[in-house]
Amino acid sequence: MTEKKKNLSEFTPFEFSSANKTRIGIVVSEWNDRITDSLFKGAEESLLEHGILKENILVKHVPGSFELPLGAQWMLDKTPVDAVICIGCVIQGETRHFDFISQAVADGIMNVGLKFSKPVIFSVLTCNTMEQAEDRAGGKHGNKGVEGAVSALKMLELLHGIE
Ligand code: DLZ
Repeated sequence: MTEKKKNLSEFTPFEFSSANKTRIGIVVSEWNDRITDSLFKGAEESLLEHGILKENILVKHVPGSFELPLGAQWMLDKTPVDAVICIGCVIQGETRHFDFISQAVADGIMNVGLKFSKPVIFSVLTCNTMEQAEDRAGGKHGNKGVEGAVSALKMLELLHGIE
């Protein structure tokens, strides 16, 4: 079996079949906004590169990563989006906040996707240091926002193949 790419940021853009009618929501956390801005830009650029129309990308901000699941749920409830990309950055601090937030966000995002039966993508960095976050927001480990966009489109392509 050939080795699979581990870093989807290096993914060669593919022909996304229904690009001009696909609507994607992006929810961005304001905590660590230098990082989340960079993840957002990566996600948006990648969607455009795959043919998603700018007017079909809906962007909303939430105060912190903890609010991402509800932000995604509201988008799916109130607007006709096909998938939602959740962007956040949680950095380990001195208290146990990190563990509670990271786990709650991961579970919450998974639950929203299953509830709506639509791709709700976890583009949330959970890092020990700011340097690790920078490495994954356009640095030496790519941009996890790009990976989030590619994951959303790959899931939609899979869904179209099943329907
Ligand atoms: C409170 C908090 C802390 C300590 N750290 C982060 C973080 O590293 N990344 C992040 O996205 N949000 C953090 N927050 C804010 C919470 O996500 C949330 O917004 C607040 O607890 C209010 O519910």
